[in-house]
Order: sequence, then structure tokens, then C-alpha cells
Amino acid sequence: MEDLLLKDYVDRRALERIQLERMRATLERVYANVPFYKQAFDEKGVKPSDLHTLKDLSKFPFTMKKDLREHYPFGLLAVDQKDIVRIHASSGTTGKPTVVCYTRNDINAWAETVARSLQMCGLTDNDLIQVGYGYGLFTGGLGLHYGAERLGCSVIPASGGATEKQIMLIRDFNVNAICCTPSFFVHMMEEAEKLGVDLKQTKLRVGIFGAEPWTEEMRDMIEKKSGIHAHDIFGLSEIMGPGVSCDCECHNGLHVFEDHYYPEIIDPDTGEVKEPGEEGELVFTNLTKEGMPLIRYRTRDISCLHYETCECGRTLVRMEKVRRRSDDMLIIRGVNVFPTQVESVLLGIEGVQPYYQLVVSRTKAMDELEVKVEVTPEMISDEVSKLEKMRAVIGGKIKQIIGITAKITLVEPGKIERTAGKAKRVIDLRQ
Ligand code: DLL
Repeated sequence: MEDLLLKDYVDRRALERIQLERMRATLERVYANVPFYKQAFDEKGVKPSDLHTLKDLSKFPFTMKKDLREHYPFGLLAVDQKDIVRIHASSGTTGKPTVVCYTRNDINAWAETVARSLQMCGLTDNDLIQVGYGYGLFTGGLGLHYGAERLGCSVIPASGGATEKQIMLIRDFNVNAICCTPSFFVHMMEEAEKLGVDLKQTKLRVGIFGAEPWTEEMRDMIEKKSGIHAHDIFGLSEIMGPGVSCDCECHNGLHVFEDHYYPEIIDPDTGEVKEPGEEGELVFTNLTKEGMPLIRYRTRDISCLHYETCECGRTLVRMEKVRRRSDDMLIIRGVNVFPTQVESVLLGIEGVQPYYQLVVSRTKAMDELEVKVEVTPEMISDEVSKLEKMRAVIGGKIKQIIGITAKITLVEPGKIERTAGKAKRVIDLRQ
């Protein structure tokens, strides 16, 4: 695996030369082969030959999710359909899914970046890994699967769901690493406890969690309760799938595999490129993808980029943990609220379980926020005054952090829906 490791420590000037070469080639390919990009570049009055430095990318137009929808399913292909060997799609909440297509080289590049991610989490070809992301149109399952095989791990394609079976496999097969959504792992921890399985007594030592926002408080809670090291893996199907970036043992942001995916941070309102260290919307450009390369794809994810070399020695840029999406934002009585703000409040409170939901409603033009949160069985059987005190503490902290008064509803364990995939944290009844 030596060759893979070296790519994470490359001199930045050498890296930038490779990026520029690959960016120019990608712009040329899409301009020549994808009518959508030919038209978009022409409308902006730019040609691939206008790219002289990496910064020149800002002259080129953005790609949005709606562009993929409008060219459903195969309108943005940059190669012949016969060269496509895999098709994935991400389920939209409304309308048609967004479809993404891969050539054989794309599948290889993807497996490489996932293998590098797993290596960052401390895995080697000696490890046995259980893939608990869904297999199917979702990129999580097959993405992690190919990457883990590429690293030489032994892979268990468990897919999502069947929580009890997942726990049996972890225990009986001596699994060392698990990947799934953080919310699904929290559910596994709960089930393990019910089944009398102490995860700390198993061989499980690493978790690779992603596909949804999760907080540092959640990482702490998972690590303490299960005794594993919890890593954050990020990605999106439009650009490739999991493994666009991942955090190393320093947990100081996620290293972006910049030799394949070029990141920018923009102001979501003006589209202007922001300086390193400034917060804004993440935008990615594919540098090596053949099947359906995207130029300046707007992710809606909010983060910022840090270019200083990490303490681990990797030179790859770090993106801060994605805590929120710009379209995940709730506006309640004019105040911006993100589910992860509520998560970070809740997980610091004794007696609270990591299951919660934000319910927003409107009565007589007035927005109401209800935070439903599960408490431990001990809390439920305790005196009413204790529960009242807890409600007041949670309400007070939420008011302090987000500035609005929320109705706090404490519910019994098991009352909030468990999911094997991405958790549903918000129910907005106003729409
Ligand atoms: O969720 C790919 C993936 C699978 C990533 C498995 C990691 C692990 P999509 O379904 O297209 O792809 O959703 C992409 O999910 O734009 C983010 O909003 C969110 N997301 C993904 N990873 C993280 C993460 C997969 N680590 C969208 N932290 C992205 C926060 C994440 N949000």
C-alpha cells in the first residue's frame, strides 16, 4: 500500500501542478463531450483554454443538483454509455433521483480514495471490516466495499438494517472495524446492551461513520460507550460517493483527496470564492472522473478549508467537519437553527439518550419549536420533579445557544424512530 500512502504526503507545489493539468483536461473533455457544459461555458464566455492557474476556475459556471435532475438520467455523460460499468442514484426527497455513472477507471479511482480513507482510520490488510451502509443505488455500501477490498481487508457485506445480526457478526467473526451512519451505530450500541453484548469486550476498535452530519459530542459519546475510535468519512454521490474526504487520528478536519476532487468554499449568496479559513458552501470539481465529471458542483454543505500541514504530516487540505447543510437550516421566528446545534446541547446532559427530533409547527402565524428527546429508563422511573428539572435545564441551554424558547418533550426510550440509514432529525409541519 506504499504507493497510496505517499499520495497523502505529496509536496503541495507538485500537487498543484497535477491538479492544474487534470483540471484543464477535465474542462476540455466536458466542453467537447457534454452539450450542457458547452452551452454553460459559452454563455459565460469562457473556454477551457482560459484556465491558466487553479484560481481561474472561479471564471467557470457552477453545477447544481437541478442540472442533474434536468438531464435525468444520462444527459451529462461525457463518454459513450457502453463505457459505463456502474450506475448509482441518490434518492431525492422530491421528484426523480439524481443519477451518477462510472467508468472502470472511475470505480478504480473511487476504490483508491476509499482505501486511503480507511488507511487514515488506521486500518490495514490485517483487518476484518463490516460494511453496514446500504448496498444498492446508494453509494455507501458498494463504495466502502470496493475501497476496503482494495486495501486488502476482509470485507463482510452486511448492508444496513438487521441490527441483531450485525451485532452477532461483530461478536462471532471478531470484526475489527465497522462502517455505517453514526445514527445506525448508536442504535447498534443500544441493541447490543439489550442483548447483553459488551462491545468493549469484542475486537471492534474502529468506526468509520458518515453520510449525515454528526457532532464532536456524538463522537465522544460513541467512543466512551463502545471503546472504539470513531472517524468521520464524507462524500456525495454526485462527485463520487464516500471517500471524498476523511479524518485522520488527529481529528482536526477531514483530509480531502485533492488529487481527485478539487474543493472551493464560496459565499452561498454571491457565489464569490472565499479565503482559506472562511466559512461557506463547499464546491467540488472532479479532476479525474471520466463518466460524469462535474465542474464546480455546489454541495449545499457548510464548511471551511485549512491548508496548513496537519500534525499527522499529511499535506492534503482539511475541510472542517460538516455540521450543517445550507438547506438543512430551519428558520424559526426568523432565527437560523440547525439540528446539530440541538444535538450538541442534548448530549452534554446526564440522563439524555442520543435520540432526538425537532418538530416545527405554526399556530396563528407563530412558529413553534418542539424538541423531542429520549431519556434513560432510570429517568422515567424517577420522581416527576427530576424530569421537570431536566426539561428546564434542556430548555435553558437551547435558549442560550440558539436564542429561542422551545417546548421540550421528554419521551420514553424507544419512542423515536430508529433508522439503518440517514436519521430523520426534523419534522417541519409548516410546509
Ligand atoms: O451520503 C455518500 C456517503 C456514504 C458518505 C457513506 C459517507 C459515507 P449522498 O447520499 O449523495 O452520498 O449524500 C451526500 O450527505 O452532501 C452531505 O450533506 C451528507 N454527508 C455525507 N457525509 C457526511 C459527513 C453519501 N461525514 C450528502 N458529515 C452530503 C456530514 C455528510 N454530512
